[in-house]
Amino acid sequence: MSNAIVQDPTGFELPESQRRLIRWTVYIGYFALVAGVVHGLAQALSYAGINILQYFPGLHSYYQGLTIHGVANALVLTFAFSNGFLPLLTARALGRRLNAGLLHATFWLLLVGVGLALWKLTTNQASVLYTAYAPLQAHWIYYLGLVLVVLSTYCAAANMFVALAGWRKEHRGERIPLLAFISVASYAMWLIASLGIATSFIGFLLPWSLGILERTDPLLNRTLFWFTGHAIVYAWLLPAYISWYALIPRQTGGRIVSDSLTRVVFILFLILSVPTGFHHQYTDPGITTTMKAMHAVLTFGVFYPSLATAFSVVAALEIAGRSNGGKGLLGWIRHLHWSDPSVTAQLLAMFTFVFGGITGLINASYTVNQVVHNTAWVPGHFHMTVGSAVAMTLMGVAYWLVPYLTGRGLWGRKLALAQSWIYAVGVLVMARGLISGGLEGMPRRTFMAMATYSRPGWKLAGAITGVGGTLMTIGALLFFVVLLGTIFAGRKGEGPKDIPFGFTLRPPATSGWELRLDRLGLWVVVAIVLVVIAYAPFAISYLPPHLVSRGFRLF
Ligand code: HAS
Ligand code: CU
Repeated sequence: MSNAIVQDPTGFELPESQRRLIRWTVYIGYFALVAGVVHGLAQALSYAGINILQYFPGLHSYYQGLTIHGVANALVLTFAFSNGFLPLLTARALGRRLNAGLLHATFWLLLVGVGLALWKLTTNQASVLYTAYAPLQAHWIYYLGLVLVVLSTYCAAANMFVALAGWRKEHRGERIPLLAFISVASYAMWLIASLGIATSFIGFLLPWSLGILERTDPLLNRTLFWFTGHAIVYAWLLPAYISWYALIPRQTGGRIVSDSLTRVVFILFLILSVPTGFHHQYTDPGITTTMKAMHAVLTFGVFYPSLATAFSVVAALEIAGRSNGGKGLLGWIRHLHWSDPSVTAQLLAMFTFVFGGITGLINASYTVNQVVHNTAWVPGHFHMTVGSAVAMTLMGVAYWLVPYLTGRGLWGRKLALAQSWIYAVGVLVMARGLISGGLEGMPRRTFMAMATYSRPGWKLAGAITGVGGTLMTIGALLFFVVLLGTIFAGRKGEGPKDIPFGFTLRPPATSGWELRLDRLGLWVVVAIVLVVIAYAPFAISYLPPHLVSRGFRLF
């Protein structure tokens, strides 16, 4: 196989005015990351018995800090990044400009939404944690802010759909370019997933916090939250997967293993991500055991596309490592462009995700979940998924994306390499602490530094958590230094001229069953049917809403 990089024939460049909007959209995410990690340090040190929250100016409570941590990192970083990244990839893959109005709408809705949410978070009027469980009640402006953030994702999705529709009109009968297909499929999945949270926020939480609705239904709100809440983790993950599938092969000198398998994986995410939400509610009353078991089985189903990803991504890496001169069973791993911080950050992200996946399977196992639910194990799990697989990929992508968007060369390459390693070691150490503590019953969402109780095993687990969290914070702050260095001091004109998108071993099929893979509309219908099967029995047995609970503001 020739390893020569095939240049994309369109030679398309996105106009600077559009790049600027995309740049500022992703910057919102990276700024949120900084706010988030500073609060993350306080959380990790709290497990080690150290209370630094008292030194945070204007901070009223542990829960306020934890809410800021979760919202900034899990909601703002992820969606701000995707809102810029996915339309950019779609435009590039289709060789088309984006719609300028929708780009503006995406940016402004996000900015205003984040601004409103931040205002209420920093003034302690929205300390309800990122899950926004009723009957804890936030100020209505906080809910409104998050609604605007969701609307911004709709505008980004619309931009991609418009570009795809335009392209299809001009390319009848042609296969959708892979990169565009997987980008659009990711946000199509998110659109379906977001319906739960949209119903909960607009139908219940907003009117309830405004006083229009006197009482709300906590169980229904939780169910609507988790309707969105499991799939949301794939809305965070899939942009990272897109990079692993379609960009990393080019960055390491390899090839995408299979066009069809890649499409199948994203279709499986589209149809299986949503009907799994009850695996977050195994201990909730009011939902039958049968329904919980059904969601458990479907969760095992959505585990499969990640297993296929592990296979494909590692195969693509092996092709790269061997064509770079690597030999032997594992010798190719050393030949994977480890000197490129963008690659290193993402390889380490993949590595941590192996453990994120294993712990996810344990969570999903209905009975075993009883051992780990609501313990520190769960943050152990999700820091090896969203906190590393996703966060480190978003950092790794930034090492080419920000130079591409600004036209400036990457500043501080060695620092960038160091930050990836420090962060990765940190997250693995921290997760080790959280997971072992969780197995000993150490609770999550609890201000351990002030707890008056303890159990054997918690002290060591907490100390390990604190050490790991400190390393992660150093790693994340170094990322920010590199980012600012690139924006302000990177060499002008040295940024890459194109995005590094890769090519498949064989071109996509032009006849046969594979053509059906491109029928996104059909897959959306299948997804909706599955969602109805998975949620209708609950809805029929439970509705109408049980409006029983007034709002509480405890902190
Ligand atoms: Fe999860 C709880 C089940 C994936 C995030 N999860 C959470 C929470 C978050 C979260 C935030 O079933 C807490 C929510 C809360 O606040 O209460 N999760 C799963 C399962 C998966 C899974 C089955 N989770 C994720 C991802 C997340 C995420 C992805 C964020 C991005 N999770 C659960 C369950 C709970 C839960 C229960 C509820 C727990 C409870 O009791 O509250 C699966 O999707 C995981 C599949 C992953 C794999 C790994 C594939 C590996 C790959 C890497 C290949 C690379 C290699 C390295 C091998 C099968 C693709 C090569 C490297 C070289 C150097 C060569
Ligand atoms: Cu889940």
